[in-house]
Amino acid sequence: MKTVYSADHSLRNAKTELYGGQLVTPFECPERMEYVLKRVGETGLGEVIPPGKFGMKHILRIHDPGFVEFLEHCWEEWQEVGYEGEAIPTIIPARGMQQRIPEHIEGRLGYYSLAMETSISAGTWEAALASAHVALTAQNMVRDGLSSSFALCRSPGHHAAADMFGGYCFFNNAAICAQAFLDQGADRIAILDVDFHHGNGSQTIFYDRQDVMYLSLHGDPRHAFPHFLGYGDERGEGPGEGFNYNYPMPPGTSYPVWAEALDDACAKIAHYAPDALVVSLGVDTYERDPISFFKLRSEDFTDYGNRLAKLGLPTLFIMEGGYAVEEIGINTVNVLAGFEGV
Ligand code: SP5
Ligand code: ZN
Repeated sequence: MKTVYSADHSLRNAKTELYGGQLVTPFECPERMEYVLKRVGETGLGEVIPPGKFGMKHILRIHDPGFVEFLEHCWEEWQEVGYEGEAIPTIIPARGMQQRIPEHIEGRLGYYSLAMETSISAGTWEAALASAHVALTAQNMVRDGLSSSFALCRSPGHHAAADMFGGYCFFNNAAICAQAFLDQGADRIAILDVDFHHGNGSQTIFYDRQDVMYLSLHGDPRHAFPHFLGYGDERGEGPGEGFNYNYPMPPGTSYPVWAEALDDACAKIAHYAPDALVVSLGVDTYERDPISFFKLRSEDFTDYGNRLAKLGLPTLFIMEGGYAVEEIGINTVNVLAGFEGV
């Protein structure tokens, strides 16, 4: 399997994440990519290739132009008003408030954010843009007939909504690729999200549509980020009803229970018979992940890679989360190797 990778991810090197009332070094750090890339090399998974150029067309099929413009200029505007730290929202348009877009960067930052842990700093825009292009390059390879590819994306994407960033995500790479498949002639695409967290952005973007089925296995939102979406009774709306499936699971969930949910999701995907499968591949389900509460072991990742292959679908893997940095390479490549049956 080929991997698409850009060193430009390292341009995102935020120094602060708001965590437990402190500003800590972000869990979503550049070193994550080094470990994955190293493991791809060690295991001989396949060639590593750079992204191509795609412009903004596919991104703007998913994201709001005002949001994109905001992301591009946020950091310079933040500095212009004289702030010395990284850009962290302090107010959002909560219940009962206006949903008008303010002029001051403080207000616009709040308007376009869904969580406060993700600081914007120098290079964030460039890295997020490179990440979307990594995803689109890998998507193109599958469109052109490869049975699978791996987009080693950083920043991750599944929390990003059409007009909101947060949860370490800026552009929703999986959603952008699903839409690209459709625009290139596909009728149906399934997004299977195996990251520990619910992909609120991906769900919301396609909630009223039947041409993209979204299925997610994740920590129960009563106990886990993003807390305000990802319940089991969210099934889609209007024409999208019956095309959204959530599998929230409790703290301590280990592989047998998780794999049962996966098999159920796979059966729904098989019945839907999509033209391609997009896997939002987060490995923060790992037992030693520092911010999550599932108990998957490294060998479990190989096993579920194998189960995914049984669907026999053209498959685009997109890197999402995973914060046990030293094991992220092993766990990620185990899924891909399991998929290839090596
Ligand atoms: C892409 C992705 O995996 N994003 C995850 C963003 C999660 N950010 C909030 C983390 C809050 C963790 N709180 C759990 C405390 C466990 N001790
Ligand atoms: Zn996650």
